[in-house]
Amino acid sequence: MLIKRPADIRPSEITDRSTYLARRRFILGTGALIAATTIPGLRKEAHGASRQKFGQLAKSPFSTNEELTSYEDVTTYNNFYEFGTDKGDPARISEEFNPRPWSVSVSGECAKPGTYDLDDLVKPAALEERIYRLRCVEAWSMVIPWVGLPLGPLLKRFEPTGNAKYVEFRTLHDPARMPGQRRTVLKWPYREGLRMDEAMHPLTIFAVGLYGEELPNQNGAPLRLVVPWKYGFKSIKSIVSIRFTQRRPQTSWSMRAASEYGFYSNVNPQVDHPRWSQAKERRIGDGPSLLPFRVPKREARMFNGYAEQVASLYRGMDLRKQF
Ligand SMILES: Nc1nc2c(c(=O)[nH]1)N[C@H]1C(S)=C(S)[C@@H](COP(=O)(O)O)O[C@H]1N2
Ligand SMILES: [Mo]
Repeated sequence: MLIKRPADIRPSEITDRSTYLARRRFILGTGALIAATTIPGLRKEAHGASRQKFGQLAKSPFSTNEELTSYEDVTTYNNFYEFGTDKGDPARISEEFNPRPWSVSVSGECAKPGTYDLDDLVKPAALEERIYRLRCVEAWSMVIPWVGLPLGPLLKRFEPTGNAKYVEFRTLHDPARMPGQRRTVLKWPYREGLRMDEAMHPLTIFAVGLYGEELPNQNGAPLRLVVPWKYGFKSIKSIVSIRFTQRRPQTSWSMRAASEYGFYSNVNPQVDHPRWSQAKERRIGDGPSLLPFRVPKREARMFNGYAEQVASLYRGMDLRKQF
C-alpha cells in the first residue's frame, strides 16, 4: 500500500502550513469580530473561520506517497473561472461565497431522481483521505490530500437505469455569487461529463475537503469531482446537478474549443495539446517560484501515473482520435 508516511513530509512543509493556518485564523478571527459589529463587507469572512475540520480519516490505499504540494499553493494557485481567470483570483474573489446550505439535483436515467441535501449525500463516517496527483492541461501538477468518498457507491443509490451510459455534472450558475460568470469566458454553467464506467471506477471520488478540513471555496466548496487520471478541468467544482444520460453530454471546454479539449481528456504525454506539449510537467512548488520562466521538467506519465488501474477502460480505442 502506498500511504504517505510522516517521514515523507518535509519539516518546512509542516511549518509552512501551521504558520499559514495560525495567521489565517488570526485574520479571520479578527474579521468575524469586526463583522459582528456590522461592517457588511467583512461579515461573510466568518464562513472561512467556521470551516470544519474532519476528525480521524481512513487512509486510502489509492494514495500516492509523493511529497504534498503546500497548503498555501493548493489554496492560492487555482483554476476556477467562476471566480476569475488569474490563478490568484479564486482565493480572493470567492472569499464571500457561502457554500451552505447546498443541495444537489439528480435527474435523467435513474429510478431515484430528486433534490438531495449535501448532508444527506455525504456522511462524515464515509469519508477518507486520498492523496492524488492533479495534472492540469496547462502542464503543471500538484499533489493534494483530498477528503472525500468514492463516487460509484453514491451514484448507485440513485439507481441508474440500463440507459444510463454517461453522467453529466454541472456547477452552480449564480452570477450574483460567482462574479466570474458575468463574463462569457465559458458557457455557464460549467459542465463536465464521464462515461458511466469512468464514473464508477474506484479512483473517481467526490471531494468535500482537503488537508483535513472542509474545501476552501477556491477549491470547489462544498462538493467537487476528482478524477486523477484526467486533466484537471474534468474535476468540476461546486456541483449542483448530476444527470444520467444515454447520449454523451456536452462539456464546457469542448464547447469552447473542441479541437483542443476532448471529452475524454485522459492525461497522455504522447498526445500534445494543439498549442503546447504534454510530454513534461512542472510540479507547483518545484524550484524557485519567482522566476518568470518556469520550465516544466518532470516527465508526464500516461494516465497521470494511474495507467495500471485505468488503461483497461480504453482498450481498443485510438487515444489520438478520442482524446
Ligand atoms: N466549475 C469549475 N470547475 C473547475 C474549473 C473551473 O474553472 N470551474 N477549473 C478546472 C481546472 S482547469 C483545474 S486544473 C482544477 C483545479 O482545481 P484546484 O484549484 O482545486 O487545484 O479545477 C477544475 N474544475
Ligand atoms: Mo486545469
